[in-house]
Amino acid sequence: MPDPAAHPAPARLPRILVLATGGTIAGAASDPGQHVGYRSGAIPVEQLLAAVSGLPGRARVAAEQPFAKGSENMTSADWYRLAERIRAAGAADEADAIVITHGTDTMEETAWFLDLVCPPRPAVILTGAMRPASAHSADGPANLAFAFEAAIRAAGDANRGVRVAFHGHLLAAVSVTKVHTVDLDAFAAREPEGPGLEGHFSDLPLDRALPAVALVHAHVDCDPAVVEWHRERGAAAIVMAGTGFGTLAGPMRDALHRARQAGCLIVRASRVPNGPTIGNAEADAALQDAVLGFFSAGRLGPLKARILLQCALLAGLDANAIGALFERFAING
Ligand code: DAS
Repeated sequence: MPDPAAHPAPARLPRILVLATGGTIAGAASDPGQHVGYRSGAIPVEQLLAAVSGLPGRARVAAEQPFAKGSENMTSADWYRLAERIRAAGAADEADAIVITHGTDTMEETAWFLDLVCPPRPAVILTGAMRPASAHSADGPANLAFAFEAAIRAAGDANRGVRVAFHGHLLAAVSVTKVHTVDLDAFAAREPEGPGLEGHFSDLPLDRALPAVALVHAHVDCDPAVVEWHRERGAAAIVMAGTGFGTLAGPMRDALHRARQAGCLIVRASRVPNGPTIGNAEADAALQDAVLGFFSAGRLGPLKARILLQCALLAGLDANAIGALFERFAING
């Protein structure tokens, strides 16, 4: 009888499914020196994979191209399509990890949405590029190779949620943020990484459109009438990207409070790219979040807060339950 310990079964190669969605990583320009003015999503997934060496023998790779677009044109319908595909791959045990190639402009939003609505397995890694595939200095092949490394490792790991692999950084969906318009090192964590909400809505049926949630960006002389305008347009909630650690101009706070009293949920976030929104930070006790009925985004940036609200409202959570979700990210004054 052969000794099984002497002849261990060969380890199964991790199965990686690539979902290509377009973006600069698949962009083509007529001149290899050109870094802007290219066509996003022009290069098919097979060609992107051909630029990554060393994959055969390390992973079994299957690839699909659900769509090809610049991610500035990403829609929630596209998110549903990706989420359903990931859920199906998990249910059928088709893949150990999924690599998504994506434009950089909205990658942080797609990553967070998928983190909320997809199950813990398979692992999901997003990547992209800042220079088109046709450029002499294209960064896509290195980023894609790095994403495969991350996917191969994640395939054997316990769940860690959706992540973005970019320019040598592996960043959690909860905090990943695009921080530069043209640099190759374009992504960073908004806050030191803390717990997220991985797979919190993974059973949520994606059979209705995401509820409308508005995002208002504070600035000097910001017109508070914009709050009422969003309500008239059907916003069920408003994220206010306030100044500093989430401070609000008086007339804007009054308008938001009126909206809250009319049933619209209000989340205070910050327009500043780094650092938390501080909850209940007012000197005047009558203006605290708890009194006005506002939630604070805490560690979440405004874009992430908005998507969390959309998922929570789609799930039919009431204001108390939504407040409890935001409490997980809270940093209080
Ligand atoms: N074309 C933009 C996008 O698809 C930019 C990029 O990918 O870097 O998001």
